[in-house]
Amino acid sequence: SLSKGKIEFENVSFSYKGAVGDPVIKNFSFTCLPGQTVGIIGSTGAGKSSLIQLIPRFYDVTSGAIRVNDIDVKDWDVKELREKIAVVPQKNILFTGTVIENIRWGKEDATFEEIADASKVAEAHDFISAFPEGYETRLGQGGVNLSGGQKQRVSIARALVRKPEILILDDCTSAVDVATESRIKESLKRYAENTTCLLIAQRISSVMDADQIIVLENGEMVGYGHHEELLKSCKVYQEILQS
Ligand code: M5T
Repeated sequence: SLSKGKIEFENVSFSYKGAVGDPVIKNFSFTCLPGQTVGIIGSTGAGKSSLIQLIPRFYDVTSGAIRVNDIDVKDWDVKELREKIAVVPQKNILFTGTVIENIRWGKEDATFEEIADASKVAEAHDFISAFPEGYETRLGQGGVNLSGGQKQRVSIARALVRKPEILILDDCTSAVDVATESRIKESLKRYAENTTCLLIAQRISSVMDADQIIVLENGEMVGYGHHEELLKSCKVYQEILQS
């Protein structure tokens, strides 16, 4: 359908329960069209993670509305909603078990081919294959300890194997070098061509080729556009570039 993967924020404000002071997200409106890649950038504490957690309803908006595929998230069956959305969180969420168990988590019927394909896109296939036991390698206790960047790539493979309509990467390539990150993004374009991608990042290079970039500061959108536009018009964006 035409609205598959569409996300709309309408005058969304959000405060964590019991929090005093200013809301974490303030009167935020935005439409992300199906298949678009949208970068979200802003300094630490700007509200980027809080913002994206509202989409799969990990938290509910305080006021305003969020619609996924033209339907208010409050009217979705939460399980169905979450099946459409894959979030790769900032913090590594791998468990003690084999690599393949970790990637298959959330999509138990994934075939080996699907798992290997997703891992290739996430630039994880080569290092996994280099282990003597390959995808059967145990992670964590009594097994292999992956580097921070390797863990992030396995987490991305886990999200991709689910073939979500909406893919949210929350600063999950921070420990991956720029060249590898750039290859992942290139492969993603093909693999997730019709997938809506939200890409939270700290560095400009991570979002500069996105269709649209949101600049967030203190819970407010202070810039919106593509890289060239923001370079000219958005002071906060220029500052991030120089930092
Ligand atoms: C925005 C507060 C946080 C900050 C603001 C996740 C979380 C955040 N906060 C809470 O009170 N409780 C929570 O569970 O909300 O934080 P954020 O959304 O994490 O911002 P960010 O993603 O832009 O920051 P970073 O550092 O991940 O780039 O006041 O205390």
